[in-house]
Amino acid sequence: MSIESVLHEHRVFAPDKAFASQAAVASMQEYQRLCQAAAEDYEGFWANLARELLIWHKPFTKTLNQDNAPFFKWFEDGELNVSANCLDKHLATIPNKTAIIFEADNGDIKNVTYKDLYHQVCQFANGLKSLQLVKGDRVIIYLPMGIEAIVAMQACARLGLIHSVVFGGFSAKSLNERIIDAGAVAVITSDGQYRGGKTLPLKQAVDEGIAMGGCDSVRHMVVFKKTGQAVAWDDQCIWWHDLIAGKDDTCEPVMVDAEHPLFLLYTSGSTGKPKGVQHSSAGYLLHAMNTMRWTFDIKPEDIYWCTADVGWITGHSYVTYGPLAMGATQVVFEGIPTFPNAGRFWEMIQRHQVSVFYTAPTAIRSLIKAGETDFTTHPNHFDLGSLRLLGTVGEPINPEAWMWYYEQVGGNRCPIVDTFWQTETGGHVITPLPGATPLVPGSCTLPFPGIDIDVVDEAGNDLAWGNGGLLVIKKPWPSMIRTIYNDPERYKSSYFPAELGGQLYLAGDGAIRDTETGNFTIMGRIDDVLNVSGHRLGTMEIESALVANHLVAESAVVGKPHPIKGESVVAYVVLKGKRPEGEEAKKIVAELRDWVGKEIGPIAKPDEIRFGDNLPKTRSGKIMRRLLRSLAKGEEITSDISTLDNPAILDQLKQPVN
Ligand code: 6R9
Repeated sequence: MSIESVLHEHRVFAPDKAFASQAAVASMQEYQRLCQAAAEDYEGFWANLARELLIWHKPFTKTLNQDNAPFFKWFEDGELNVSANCLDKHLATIPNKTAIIFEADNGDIKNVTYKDLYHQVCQFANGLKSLQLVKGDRVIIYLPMGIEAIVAMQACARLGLIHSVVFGGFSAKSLNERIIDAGAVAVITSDGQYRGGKTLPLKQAVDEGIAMGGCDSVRHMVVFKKTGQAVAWDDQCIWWHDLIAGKDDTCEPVMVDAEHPLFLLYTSGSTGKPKGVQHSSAGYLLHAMNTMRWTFDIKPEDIYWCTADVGWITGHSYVTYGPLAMGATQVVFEGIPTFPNAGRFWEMIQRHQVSVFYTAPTAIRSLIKAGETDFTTHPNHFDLGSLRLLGTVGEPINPEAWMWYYEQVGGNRCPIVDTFWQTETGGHVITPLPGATPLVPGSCTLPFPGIDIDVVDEAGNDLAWGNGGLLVIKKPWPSMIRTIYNDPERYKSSYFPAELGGQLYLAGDGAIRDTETGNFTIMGRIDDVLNVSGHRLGTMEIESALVANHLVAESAVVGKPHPIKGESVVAYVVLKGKRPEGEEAKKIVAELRDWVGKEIGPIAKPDEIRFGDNLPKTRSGKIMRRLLRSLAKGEEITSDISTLDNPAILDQLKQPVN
């Protein structure tokens, strides 16, 4: 997205009166009142919310403990159970309300009520208990998107087990690293999964991951029978259905401290190794709930659908925890947006009468394109009258895609909440509130009430609006990352760097605020993290994968703007042997792409690989990434390259293999 286009964006969409009149936050005055309340009594603001929204087994008396900053503690002497806050509390009021409308890849539909879900979670929790899993144990979940994934996560929460969900698109190697880092005691997976009409193996990757070694901590593997395909088996394995057979369908929730880790979720950073982002129980759930209420304006009669997989933070906060804790009815979709055709999302909105819809810009962009070539998949072809609110997340949305979403999907009627947040923030930190905030295409607008977020310069000094700089959060907030699992030092240096004074949370994105409105526009990552189809990928991570191949001597990976994916991955590679050409080059490209698919996962495969005898470096040996980014875009190099050691290789690196 071009920053210019957003800064010169003059279209403003004020909240619709009818929408505002029923909204949780109904005006800009109301929004400002909330921000003011947080500014005047920060701890009181959050404490009131925590008392209002969470059910405590033991009430907290202390709100925020900053003694060991930046390792903050919220509501620390309180006790609760997250699963009881999502399920048990609804038994008396809405037991027969549909919690989940599940639609399978092949279109089969299954409804689960709150009472059903409660019993399924309890029964599975009793199964896990029978494996002697105890509070604090880490459990890896590697399951397809569906009811079982939610049941597994909730069952862990019920027992105080710390889950770490690994997205089904990650490889055996990625699983191996995560199992080792988390010291996982159990893995929950399925034989296979359905995606886009295909049957794919799943357990096999876990087997391969464990076979790579170092996974001695794993004592059990629970396998859900999904596809019925053949799987390898050993003493550690137990079928999900055998584990729950005869087990009681009620299970006392294990009460935990507010700060007890609810989960670890691995995400890419600017170095090679993914970081295990650790979240708390109470503070995390509080923000998931409050953002459901203020950002998504969730109402008892809404049919809510967030298209994210539970393998990502969006699926944690806005599928597994937030909607359930709020007693919402939600659609859970196993498949992909383009199967059996690109009208699937719109057809499902029509079929299930979805009223609140939350998806990613990359999905929107790909569906725009598809709808242009095949009108039967265009939103106009469907009745989307049930929609009342739209949301996006994961990357900046370009104003054109925003307008299409607004007009073609929302029928010029539905506000769009462009929610900026991160794995580390737990929930939305900058977003419009749909009954209050005037919307500007391409801008995520204003801070969520209580989140003290701003733009500073490289020394941590405040910047006046209109100046681009670093996005930082100035005060701790309840749903923030607590640490990087096993690596507290990295937590400190990555998020509270000394250069900024050590007190500011550094988001890792560049941002600028509009001089008049204060609206934020996100300018993209300032570190070596790419955003490909809304998925975070570290360039270093892909580079390490490439150099682990026996053919590769050195590599540098950069992002290149892509019309649908946001960014695509371009890898510059120096082989140990001669620089390949022609057919041989093509063969090696295919081999290396496959290799990265196996090392990290298919989402990380480079879109383009270029070979050189060397990489452009400064005389001190630093790879000139800026230059590589220009080359990837096909730009002429006009900048000063006098510091470049070996200008001749630029010609080689201009050439894609084709
Ligand atoms: C929730 C999620 C976080 C990174 C973040 C930023 C980008 C997310 C955005 C956005 C512009 C938005 N990002 N939402 N950029 N506008 N509305 O995506 O978490 O996977 O950790 O990615 O995604 O670059 O730093 P995560």
